[in-house]
Amino acid sequence: MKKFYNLILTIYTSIIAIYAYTDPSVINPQLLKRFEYKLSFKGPHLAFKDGTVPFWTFGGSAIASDDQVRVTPSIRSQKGWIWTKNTMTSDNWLLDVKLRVNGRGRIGADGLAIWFTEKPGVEGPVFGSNDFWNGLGVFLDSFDNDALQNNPIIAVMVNDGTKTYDHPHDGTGQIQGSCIRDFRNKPFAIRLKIEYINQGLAIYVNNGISQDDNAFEFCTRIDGVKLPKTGYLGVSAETGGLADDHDVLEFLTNTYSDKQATAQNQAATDEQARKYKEEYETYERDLKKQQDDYQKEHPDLTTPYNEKALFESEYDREFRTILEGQDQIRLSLTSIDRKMIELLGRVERISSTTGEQQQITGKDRTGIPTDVARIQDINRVINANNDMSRTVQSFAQVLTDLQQKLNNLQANINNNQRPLGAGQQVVTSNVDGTVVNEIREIVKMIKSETNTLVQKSLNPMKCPTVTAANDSSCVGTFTFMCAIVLQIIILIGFFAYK
Ligand SMILES: [Ca+2]
Ligand SMILES: [Ca+2]
Repeated sequence: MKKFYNLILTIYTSIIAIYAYTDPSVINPQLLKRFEYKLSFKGPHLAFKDGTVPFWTFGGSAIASDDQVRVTPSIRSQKGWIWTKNTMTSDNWLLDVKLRVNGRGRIGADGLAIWFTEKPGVEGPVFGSNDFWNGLGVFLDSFDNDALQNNPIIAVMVNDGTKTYDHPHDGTGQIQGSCIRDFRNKPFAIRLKIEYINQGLAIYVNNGISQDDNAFEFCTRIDGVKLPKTGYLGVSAETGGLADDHDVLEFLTNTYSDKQATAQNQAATDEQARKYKEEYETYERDLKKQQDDYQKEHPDLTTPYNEKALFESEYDREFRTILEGQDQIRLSLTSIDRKMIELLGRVERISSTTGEQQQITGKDRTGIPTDVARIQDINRVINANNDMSRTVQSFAQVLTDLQQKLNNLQANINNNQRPLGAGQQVVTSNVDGTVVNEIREIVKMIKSETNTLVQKSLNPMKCPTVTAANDSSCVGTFTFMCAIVLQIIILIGFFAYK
């Protein structure tokens, strides 16, 4: 009895083993699995609103919806295809394709193909795609063209780009592996796992009878399959006189890389980086040594790098600021000096004009109307003129003092510059004698002008004599006052501006 139970257990375990699919990364822990989202599609939201599938391109009769790609509808003589835009570059990979082949007839046609080819396929006679492909074709061939009663069949054909598919004989003699499975009109979607590891190609099928996603049956295995290093993935389908819906619900791609190889690659990269770093450090050391040696051999030629010389100290900066400020003051003084001379000229002109007016108005006192306001205006002008005279006099006094001091300074300079006896140190002054002379000349000139002005100002005021009441040649009191006020405003404005 015990033996019977053991037998039942063994059979059950075997059935489980047959119907279970184990991922290559589980069998070989050295393999690192990676999902390639750019080589995959699945619902929901498989397609964008405009009907395109991200990272894929499709054509012919193919239509993408939210949850599937209908490669062909169940209409006669249809061809459709969908291909990846990106290539797969891995040597080890796994495709997991969930699809449905449904038709109203007991027999369907023609079938569907899953591709991995060097170039993306174009519309052609091999289940909707081109002949002479370079790579792998897995055919779900529904229609029994050669009447050997071996369809529907799942067949594998690897092509190097030279062979043409023998459609009338369902590729008999060309296909490298196959399994007869009825994949049409199943209650659930069927699933294919196409595994390519270490050049070994294996196909497992979940035939859509049970809801168990992992209920896979082994279909076929081919070793030593040489496929292109890089290639495109695609699905195509075709209908003929009979027609099925060929729908792909999921197309999932995973690639595998060897953990050890990856680690070695990483180590190699790290080693390379370390080598570069070492090389750079050696180069830097040699360069420094060469620089030092050169400095030792040529101490006069090489100027040591002086960091301090590149920067300005706080003291230097302040000193420079003071110098710049003084330079600015000197320029301003020169400008004031020029303006003063100009001003003196103007004052002189005004003064002479006033004198003439006074003479003119003094000729005929009887001609002046006895207007009280006008007499007051004239008095005011006379007072202003007297004030101006006093100012000019004090200015002249200042100039005289200045001239006296300059003379003394000149005398001192001349004494200092006189050569002394032998053994005695020559005392030099940093004041240039010619400059002082120039200043003295200018002051002398200003003084003489001021004196003239003083003399003119001291002339007794005479009331003008007017030949005619409305003599336009005589400047009126109001105009004269305006001129004086304007001059004062200009003067104040000028000094305020300075
Ligand atoms: Ca066929
Ligand atoms: Ca056949």
